[in-house]
Amino acid sequence: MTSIQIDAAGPSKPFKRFWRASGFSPGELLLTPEMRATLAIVSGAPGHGVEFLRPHFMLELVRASRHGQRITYDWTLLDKAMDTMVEFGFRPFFEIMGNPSGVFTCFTEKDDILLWRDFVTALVERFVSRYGAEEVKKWYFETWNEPDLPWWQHGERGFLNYYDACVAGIDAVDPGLRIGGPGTARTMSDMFKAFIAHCDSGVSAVSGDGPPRLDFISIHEKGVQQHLEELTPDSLGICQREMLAVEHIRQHHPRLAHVPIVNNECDPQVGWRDTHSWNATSYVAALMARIIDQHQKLMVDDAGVDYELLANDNGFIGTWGHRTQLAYFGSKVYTKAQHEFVTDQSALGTEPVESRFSMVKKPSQAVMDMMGLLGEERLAYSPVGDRLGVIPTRHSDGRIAILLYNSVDRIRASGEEAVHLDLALPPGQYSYALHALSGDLAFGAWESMGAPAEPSDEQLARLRVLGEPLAMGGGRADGRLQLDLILELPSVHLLLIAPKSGAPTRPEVRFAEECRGLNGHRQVILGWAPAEGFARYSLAKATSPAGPFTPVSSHILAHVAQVDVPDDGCTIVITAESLDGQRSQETWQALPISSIKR
Ligand code: 8U8
Repeated sequence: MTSIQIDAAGPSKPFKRFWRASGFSPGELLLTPEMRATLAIVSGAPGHGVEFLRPHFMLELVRASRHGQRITYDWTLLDKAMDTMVEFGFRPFFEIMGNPSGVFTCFTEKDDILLWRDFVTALVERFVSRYGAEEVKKWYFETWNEPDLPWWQHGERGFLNYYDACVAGIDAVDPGLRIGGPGTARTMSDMFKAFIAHCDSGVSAVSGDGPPRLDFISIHEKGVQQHLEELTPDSLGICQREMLAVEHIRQHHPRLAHVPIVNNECDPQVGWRDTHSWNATSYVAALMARIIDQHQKLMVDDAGVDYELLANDNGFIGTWGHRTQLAYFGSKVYTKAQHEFVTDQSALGTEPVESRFSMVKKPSQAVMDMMGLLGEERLAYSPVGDRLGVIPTRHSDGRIAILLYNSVDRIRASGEEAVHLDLALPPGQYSYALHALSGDLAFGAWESMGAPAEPSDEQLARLRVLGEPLAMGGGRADGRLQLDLILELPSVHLLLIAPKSGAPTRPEVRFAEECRGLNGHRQVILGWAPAEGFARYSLAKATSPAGPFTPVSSHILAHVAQVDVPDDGCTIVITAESLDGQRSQETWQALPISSIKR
């Protein structure tokens, strides 16, 4: 039995919710209905649980034609891809990556360097005019992904010139926009060291002045090498290797010692395309929570690192075993992404053939939903040993959210831990609710169904319910809350505690993303405005506004849900329920499909 004491009435430390990001490749996926559906679902993580998206090769979407030193650009496809991210409330972590129609040839030639600078200026001016200067200031700009791997083809000097051109191009629009790099793949690679040295004391190849500015330093460290076998990720190793970079900077480039650090590909394992069935179970959710917590403890608390952002590169489209947030059921095979990748621009922008597909939320997204509810203050707690982790947080309005995980660096480990949680609360009346991810969840249910390649609509509806964190009950508390819990290995639990408040705000519908489900039937992904306090949502539908209503799902933390809808329409009721049972409702009418076809 482990006893955990948390003083939720006591002092707290600021908690930078630095993990709210994801990535994928290639950017052209954003032009497909499958990626729109993915973003619609991911956008429902509460508390802006996934705020930043980092797609590769976005600039492959720009069409260019070059006549000597004159280049003209057609931005149509890039605009559409950017709009898709922004429409669903995401902010780009914009990699300046890709070669518009292949017109840039050499970044060791001054001409191309200056043309690239001008291109970056035109690009960023376009973003500012389309999305507003204040919004673009909240984005990040980054260099080419992993320039220490073969997808960068212009050598070390070429990369430094490239960075200088990017910085000069951005500065010409607004020196207040954030830019950094190098996003290197290999621990302490020569490219990493050369880049840092250049930003410390080099000379800009564009301006001839001192070193280019550097607003953040990004590197990639993952848990274990790419392999088809089930290699066990070494979670601690990620922080240890990141610390080598931090120590190097502190020792050799003290001028840059306070630049924020980013690991924007912090995945359990290299190889998004490889299939490991643990990607579909709560093992991965617990591991993600553990890796994030290790960063907080070892890098932020112990080493004083200004840790800016951590991202799992799991926004790809794939199946249960892939490193993705959703399981995709459909006939397309997604293989394009990395070094073999060049966009065939002639194939883009044509009317999409109607795609039939369905998506089921996996634990890597469910845990992002849970973590999105954590507050911006971190509370103190009593030590808990090695496998258990606690992230106790408080919101500025007094709500408390505590994440508990049980995770070890061993894929096949199982067991359980009895925990006695003893929480001191500020005076007042509280309600609480507990949610959990443990076991094999939707994947386990799919296996029990006989692992159908094409589940029926009913089966998919069941899997979607099981994709959400399970509601484990709740109750009331007054001054002190004591709970006895069994935390399975692996598992993640989220305890939400809220003081008395009014009814939740109305879950007003924000978007309804139409798609053709796997079986050819209509599906709508419905997103609504999140309630201000903690709320859980339920959906019910009926063929006529008068009912009778059938429940679709209940107690979901996210503010998005997928619903099967008949072609001739139906009525959907979304209920937001506070932890103490107060409700507010929104009715949404799915129109007959004939009236919404463009
Ligand atoms: C360390 C390393 C060696 C290598 O040969 O190839 C790599 C490729 C390595 C690290 C990362 C890498 O590609 C990145 O990681 C991918 C992955 O599948 O894990 C993708 O997630 C990324 O898009 C890519 O940048």
